[in-house]
Amino acid sequence: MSSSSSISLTRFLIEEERAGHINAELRLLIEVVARACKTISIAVGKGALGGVLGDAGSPGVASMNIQGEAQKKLDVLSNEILLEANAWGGHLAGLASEEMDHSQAIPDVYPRGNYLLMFDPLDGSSNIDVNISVGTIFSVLRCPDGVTTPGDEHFLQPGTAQVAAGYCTYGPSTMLVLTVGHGTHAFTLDREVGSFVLTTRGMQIPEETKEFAVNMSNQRFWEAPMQHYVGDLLTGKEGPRGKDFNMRWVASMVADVHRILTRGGIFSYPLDSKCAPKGGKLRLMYEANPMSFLVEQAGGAATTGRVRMLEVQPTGLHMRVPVFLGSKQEVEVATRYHREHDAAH
Ligand code: P6P
Repeated sequence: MSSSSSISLTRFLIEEERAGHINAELRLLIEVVARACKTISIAVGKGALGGVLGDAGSPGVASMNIQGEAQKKLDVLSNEILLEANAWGGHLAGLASEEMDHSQAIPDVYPRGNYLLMFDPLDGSSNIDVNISVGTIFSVLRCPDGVTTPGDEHFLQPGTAQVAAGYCTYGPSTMLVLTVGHGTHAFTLDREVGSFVLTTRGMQIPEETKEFAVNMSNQRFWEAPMQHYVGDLLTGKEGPRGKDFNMRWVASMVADVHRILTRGGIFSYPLDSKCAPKGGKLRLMYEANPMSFLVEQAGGAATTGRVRMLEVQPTGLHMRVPVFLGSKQEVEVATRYHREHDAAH
């Protein structure tokens, strides 16, 4: 693409501001997050040469996060990059991260803005040591009026309250996928110039699909409606679905969701008897909600298997939920299996 026709993220955001879709403060916040993702991309891209692979903590003493998951060095580094970039920017009142037990108000030494930022600094990081794509996921909410020092409770807004959401996928190319509520758009990092360039305006997920993404090793632990739904998928065109399906599972949500945004599919991390006591595996505030916002803005659908994801009322910063998202018609089918099961039992 010639440089004269390419649209940078900066130009795209200025045009969104001119269109009245965002204000200057949100535009600048998104630029700060994108700049932090470029720094993370450089660290991730160094791999073993950067001395940042492997587990955080000292030898034999793993560093664990609030999720009870072993932290990778790059988890900690990515979290620090996002915290530092956003502390002094002046656009945020507070932020929350998968890697932090509680949210943080912006330090008093810096001016505070009107937004709340939540992020998973490096989702899928268990893949980092085997060189599989990982990513940063972020979600932006308004800080409630009159709140100058936000606490966890001020972040507990449903997904419909998001004003922006996106992810950066660190794969063969580094791509930023973003919505501010007017479509879902993809930008590719031009490493020579150092800026994100618009490469897809208005991503559209095909309504129907023949591709599903789930960790099949959990099959025996699933709820009955999930067993039934996937069982029917696997019978192919001779079965009730009347078509053969393909399966993909990267075990990196950003990579799986990016594939679905690009060519369709359904992603599911359902309840299973292992994660059911926690409410699911994936986190609502900084995984399910931002991804669901992006998917809906691309013409897809996202539910918990029972209700629309974006309407779930959060009860905690690290609340977990079952996730079904992707091609609208397929998500509706999977959700119907769950609702019909509930109605019959
Ligand atoms: P499993 C990564 O740990 C993650 O949070 C998501 O990125 C991914 O979709 C899922 O968990 C993978 O889970 O049980 O297949 O390892």
